[in-house]
Amino acid sequence: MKGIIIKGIGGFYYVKATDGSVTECRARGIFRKNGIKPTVGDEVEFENGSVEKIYDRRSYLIRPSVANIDNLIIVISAANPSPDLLLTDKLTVAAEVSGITPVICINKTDLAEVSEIEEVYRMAGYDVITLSAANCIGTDLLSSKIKGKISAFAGLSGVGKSSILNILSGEDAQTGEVSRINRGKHTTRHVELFQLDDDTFILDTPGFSSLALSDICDVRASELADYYPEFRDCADKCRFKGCSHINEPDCVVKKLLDEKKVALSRYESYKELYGQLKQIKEWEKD
Ligand SMILES: Nc1nc2c(ncn2[C@@H]2O[C@H](COP(=O)(O)OP(=O)(O)OP(=O)(O)O)[C@@H](O)[C@H]2O)c(=O)[nH]1
Ligand SMILES: [Mg+2]
Ligand SMILES: [Zn+2]
Repeated sequence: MKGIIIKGIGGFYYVKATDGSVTECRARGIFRKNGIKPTVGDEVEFENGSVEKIYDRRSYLIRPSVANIDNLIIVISAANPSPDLLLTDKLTVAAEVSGITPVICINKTDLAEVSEIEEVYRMAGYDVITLSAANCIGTDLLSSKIKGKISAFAGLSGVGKSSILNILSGEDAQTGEVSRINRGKHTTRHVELFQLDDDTFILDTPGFSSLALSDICDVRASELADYYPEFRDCADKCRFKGCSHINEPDCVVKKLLDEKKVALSRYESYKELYGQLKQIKEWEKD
């Protein structure tokens, strides 16, 4: 039978089959030998309580360990708490590195003007959804964005992740399970996928908001620009090969910044993250 691992605890994997049933499985020893460990999000074949085959992964996030996430829904709020753009950019980079599509969700638009932040991320090439969960505005668009996909939600405490998830799950509360999303804070000990409908899953509280970039993905300073989509296409046109886009002359990224085609906050976060990654010693990376 084919299914998806929705939870893994102490060597047991809970596999949700296409018919909706959940089976507790063990993994075959062969996976350990290959160095492949089944993980939440994996699409698998299973038989008699044993995971027999793991399909190729579309994406892989190292912390928390989850496979096949399609979207990282990065939630920021217009106010209370005020937007943390460095954290947002850390998350966009981690998503890009892991093969996941970032989607920027600006919540609490009833509290403050957000057009500037919207512009920052539209310019970067990302989908931006503005919402007011308190007034159930904007959730339809988000709902259509995550349909048929596996999406993880991330963002500072208090930005409204649970409020948004409650609205999304309320639209199709086919199982009693979804109400457990409310207990997000208390279930962070393990990672679990929740099913919204036949082919839509969401990941509760990834909880990596306060971590350093190097903790949530493997990236070197010299590669960082590859994960800023608005720099990536022009970066090889800089005068110096391997330009860091910080101090070198004739840098195309800095030219775009001057022309206001790259947002200042994105460039600032790039410099900050570049500096942080530079401090990691080479031997620590392997
Ligand atoms: N004004 C306003 N308040 C909102 C909105 N969405 C959520 N809130 C409020 O913001 C507070 C925090 O919302 P939560 O949904 O608990 O935030 P969270 O991101 O899940 O927070 P953690 O679970 O701590 O990570 C609650 O008091 C919500 O009622 C909104 O669109 N506008
Ligand atoms: Mg919450
Ligand atoms: Zn450059």
